[in-house]
Amino acid sequence: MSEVTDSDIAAMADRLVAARKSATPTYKLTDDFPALDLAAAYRVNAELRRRAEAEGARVIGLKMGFTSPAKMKQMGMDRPIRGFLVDGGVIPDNDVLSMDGLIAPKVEPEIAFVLKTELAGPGCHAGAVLAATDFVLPALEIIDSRYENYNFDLPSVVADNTSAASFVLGSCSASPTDIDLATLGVVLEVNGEVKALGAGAAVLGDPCESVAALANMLAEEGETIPAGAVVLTGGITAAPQLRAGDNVVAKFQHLGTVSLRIV
Ligand code: OOG
Ligand code: MG
Repeated sequence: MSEVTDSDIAAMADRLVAARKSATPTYKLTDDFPALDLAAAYRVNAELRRRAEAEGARVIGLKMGFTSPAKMKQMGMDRPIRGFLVDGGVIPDNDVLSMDGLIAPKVEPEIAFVLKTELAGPGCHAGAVLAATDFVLPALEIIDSRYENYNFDLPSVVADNTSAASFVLGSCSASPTDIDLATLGVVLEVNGEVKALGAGAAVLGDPCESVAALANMLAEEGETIPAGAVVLTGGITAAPQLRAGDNVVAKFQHLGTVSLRIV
């Protein structure tokens, strides 16, 4: 049996919820709970999801993090992690996001998948992902760690739902069988200045591999990616910090642009 008890899990979830709701950062959970390993961190993550759903949130998708060398290097992490996305996190394209209620947001350009059929592991592969995908969309993810200065380790960031806050989906869709997602280029601009650029191959060689990896990770818990889910495959580039007044535009080859203004 794990050293981490159910009451520890609840206490950790309490701390993360309080940090998010008060927009006041906390310190990483492993400082107080050194026994928190990845398995226990996913229990905290599941508890946050259970609480969100109990408060009426709808889980509309899932996300992968640390799938590109740029993100792994920026945050000092060495492997992909997963989290969940709720309806309240959706920001329309070209809309505004208020800094009120956020701690220290950053933005990441990502490729999103929308599934038409359920996807299950183990043994999920890129071909199964292509067969299950309805379309892909360009996306911006807004992350906002509940830890001061993004000072976390892998279990702590998993417990914190992989820093998930909000996301924007563009409206220009494509079938992943019609375009080459590996060579698809993306340019991230903040206030008209190019902050980062990359291509889909930064994400595990091809963003399809990120979706397959997600299905395979979920299979370990006996879970699947449901039909209709949106999947954020992970930041292609490092994530710049955002400030009030920033204008963010991500330009995607074949998929148009996605924009957001911070106020
Ligand atoms: C964790 C979130 C990682 C991504 O796309 O790599 C993530 C963080 O960097 O705080 O969403
Ligand atoms: Mg992300």
